[in-house]
Amino acid sequence: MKKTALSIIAILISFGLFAEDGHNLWLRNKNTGNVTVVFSDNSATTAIAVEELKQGWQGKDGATITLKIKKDKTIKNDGFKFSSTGIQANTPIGILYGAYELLRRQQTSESVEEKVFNPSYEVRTLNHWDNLDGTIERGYAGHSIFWDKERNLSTSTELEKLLWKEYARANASIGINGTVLNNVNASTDMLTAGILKKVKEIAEVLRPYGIKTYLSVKFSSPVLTGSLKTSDPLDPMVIKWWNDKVKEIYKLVPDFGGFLVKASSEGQPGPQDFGRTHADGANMLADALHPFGGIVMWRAFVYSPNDKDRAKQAYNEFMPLDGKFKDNVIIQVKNGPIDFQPREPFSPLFGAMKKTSVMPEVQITQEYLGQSIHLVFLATLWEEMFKSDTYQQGAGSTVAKCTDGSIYPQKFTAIAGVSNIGLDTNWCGHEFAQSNWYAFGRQAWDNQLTSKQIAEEWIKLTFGNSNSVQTTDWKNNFLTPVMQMMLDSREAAVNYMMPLGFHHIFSADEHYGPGPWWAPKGIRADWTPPYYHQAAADGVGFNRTRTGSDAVEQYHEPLASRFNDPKTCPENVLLWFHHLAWDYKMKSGRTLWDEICSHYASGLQQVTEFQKIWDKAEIYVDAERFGRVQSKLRTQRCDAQIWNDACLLYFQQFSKKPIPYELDRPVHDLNFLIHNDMKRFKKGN
Ligand code: GCW
Repeated sequence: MKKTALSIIAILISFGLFAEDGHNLWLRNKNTGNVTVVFSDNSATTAIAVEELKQGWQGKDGATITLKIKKDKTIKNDGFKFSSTGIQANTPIGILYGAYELLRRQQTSESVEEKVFNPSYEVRTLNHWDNLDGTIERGYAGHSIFWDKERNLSTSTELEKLLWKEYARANASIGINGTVLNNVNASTDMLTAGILKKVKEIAEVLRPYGIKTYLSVKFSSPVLTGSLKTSDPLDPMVIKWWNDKVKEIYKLVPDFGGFLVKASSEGQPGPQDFGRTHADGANMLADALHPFGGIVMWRAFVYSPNDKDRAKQAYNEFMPLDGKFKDNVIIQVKNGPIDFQPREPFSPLFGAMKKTSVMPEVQITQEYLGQSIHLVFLATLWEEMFKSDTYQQGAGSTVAKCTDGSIYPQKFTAIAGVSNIGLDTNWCGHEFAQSNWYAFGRQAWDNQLTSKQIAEEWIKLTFGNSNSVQTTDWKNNFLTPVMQMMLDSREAAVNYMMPLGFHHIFSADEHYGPGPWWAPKGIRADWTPPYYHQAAADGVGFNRTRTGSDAVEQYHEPLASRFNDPKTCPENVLLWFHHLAWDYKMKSGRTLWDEICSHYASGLQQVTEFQKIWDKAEIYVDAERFGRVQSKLRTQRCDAQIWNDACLLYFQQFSKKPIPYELDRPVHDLNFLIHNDMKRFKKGN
């Protein structure tokens, strides 16, 4: 999917044949009227706004619209304002965002009234886990759009630049303003002169769209890339090395955003290798970037094999350092305490670090949610995180408010999403995976938007046009059912994969199919499902209460006590916090075992319904996209069956209870599933 993909794309572009292959994402608005655009600044960014308005105008024919750059106290950063005459902003990028918002409203038939639009987070970044050889860690949509072993050191081609431009445009249209170009497991070659030259070329294409470039760096770069004897952050030579490197980068990329660092985590080098703290390491880099306005996004994803509960470790390591970080350091915290699972409670670090800037990291690529095969709309997962109440400053201290500057006066506010973008013609592998890229941008811009609103916008932009979206037929028979499918899809995945607080019960490192049994000899326990589900004759679930690992204590009251008691713990995270007997009585009156069975069955049933919804939608969708989604839904249904059968038959060995007789029976034998890796069932990835 590398060179061939690029040349196929080239041929298609030259024939203008991007019909309905999904490449146009949510940007299909076509001009239906004339508009005169009045503007006074001559920036490249405003020129793009003018062009977009002319090409996509669907408002009043013959209208005149003014783009005005004028400081206004009500407009924050790159926000904007709709006024009676047009769009006003502090900066050209604000104007561009205003243009996209206006066009979106025209196409979706939403009202355009005088209003100020300000972003929730100042820095809204995609994190690409792209390697320099072109592969993407946890990427399921082809190779990297930035890197390729053979092309890295040569001058970028027009074709590459065209793709980056399309990528930049898509991001700008939803307010994304930063991108980390490489994997957090960073290559040591990243900071070499040849690669930095390529970074400069990429940055030049992204700049007019208001997108800053960031890089992931390896902490041991002074030794591995330079030729120093140590990478100790307090060593003067090391400090000088980083200072010089940062200067070199800013010479090439004057608006460079800064560094993202995964340190002392999963085998990556870090300050702890030299007896230093995360703060020592982060601050050293922050000092180097400070003169240029750059920031350090320092990840809190740390855990060691020896600790009894992986879920507690980030908090344990970072809380003692609260207040010790420079103000251009932001601690980047995954939404849950373990790792992007179908459902986790929010990370207890949100709101708890009161003197340090903290930013959420979510995962757009569906590593643990069916990858590019399953239809899973993630806005609901992220909405759940934003709305979670931490209680850190009293009721209403939601994760959104604790991270967007509403409660704590952070110098910078930011959010990151791990990208699901690759060289696949439709960018994301699954047509509906595009909605997750879209949703991330929209929520990063406005963390109060509802999933429903986002789904509705996306469906209208992706499958509708300004005429169809206004008809009752289209709304009732396409928009409403497809939107409901999207809104239910995450809970469906939770049901058929890991209901009631189950987590990390995947087979092997692939993180796709079920493997509650998976525990090869010699592998560290916290990488195996039995560590997480703890199934035994006496019950199932991880005891994180005060009698167990006491992870509940990391949450502010009343949450700690609420989570600690199985009667008050929300049932959707029950087995995350509790180890309970198989016949424990649930709120429904059913036993825990019966409840587990019924969740798996309902997940399977939900996917069956999605297939029906989609088949009924056929007349409203072009044949290509319809067919691709239909085929993936079939695989998803098979996979849901496998999840159901694998988990129920495996856990039944411990529960020793029958699957409730009113439920459908498994169709696979457990032995068959254990001996046939899920890969064999997986097609089309
Ligand atoms: O989710 C895990 C992934 C790793 C990833 C790591 C991280 C980039 O399985 O592939 O590494 O998290 O977030 O650093």
